[in-house]
Amino acid sequence: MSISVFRYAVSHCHGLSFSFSHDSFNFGSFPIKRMRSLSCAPSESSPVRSEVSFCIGTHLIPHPSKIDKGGEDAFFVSSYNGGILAIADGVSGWSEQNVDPALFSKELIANASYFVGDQEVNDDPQILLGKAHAATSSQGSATVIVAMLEKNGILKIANVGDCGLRILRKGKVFFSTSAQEHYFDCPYQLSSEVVGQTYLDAMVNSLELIEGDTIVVGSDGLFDNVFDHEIISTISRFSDVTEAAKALANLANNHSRDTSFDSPYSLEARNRGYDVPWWKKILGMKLTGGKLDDITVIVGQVVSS
Ligand SMILES: [Mn+2]
Repeated sequence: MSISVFRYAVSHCHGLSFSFSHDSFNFGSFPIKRMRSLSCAPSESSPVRSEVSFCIGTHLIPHPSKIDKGGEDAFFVSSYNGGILAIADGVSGWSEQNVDPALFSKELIANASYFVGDQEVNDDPQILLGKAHAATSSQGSATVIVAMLEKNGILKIANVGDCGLRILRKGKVFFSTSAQEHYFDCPYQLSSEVVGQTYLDAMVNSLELIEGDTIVVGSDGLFDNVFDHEIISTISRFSDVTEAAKALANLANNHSRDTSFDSPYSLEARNRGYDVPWWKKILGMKLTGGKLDDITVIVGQVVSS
């Protein structure tokens, strides 16, 4: 069975508009600036609030040993409504069963993008995950996150496992998802097997974004290798979202290969009791290093549209 890979290239992104190119799929033209109806003139007590949308940049760097097949992460972005950002991360353990972990994540993401405008989904990312999961027939499992922005600024998030999301406002982390896991390095996951989690296990959040907010969505390959303060400083250096996504992915990639870097992953491992043998500890050594992984980064800037 062949499975299409739905990876949309953002061809340009200049402030108020961005467009998607894909050989066989088109979400339609990007919404143009829409004026509020003037049939009901706004009063001072109800000021006109402009609609918002995401200006989106993406970047994926596969695991060094999985470059040939493009890694096992999959993502899609869409201009639907205010914008949709989604990442699935295929659970690599399936390769031990001779199952390609990329099949499930890619099919799940393809199905999620297919059901975006579905009536039953009704703009609810949790329902979207449920429908996408039900339609996925590949063997495997994946962690997954979906964030959907409405034009009124409401962002709805559904997250299963350890992909992550940060909202940056005025140079600070305004909101952060937390990972769901069974135990260290074993995240919640949607699976082809009944032992896995379902969309009902998703952590759901709803919050209001304002113009100027920046959203960073990533697979664990980003958050295991890059600290929040590094995300903040990197985002502050770029006005272009594609450049920002690329810079964050490159930073994560560099840290993932650095055995002396005390990464979020190595810190967490030590907190959970994993460390170098006692005789190395006596010598002042500790468990360090980044985590080699597929790295997917999506950066969205909230703009008025
Ligand atoms: Mn990963």
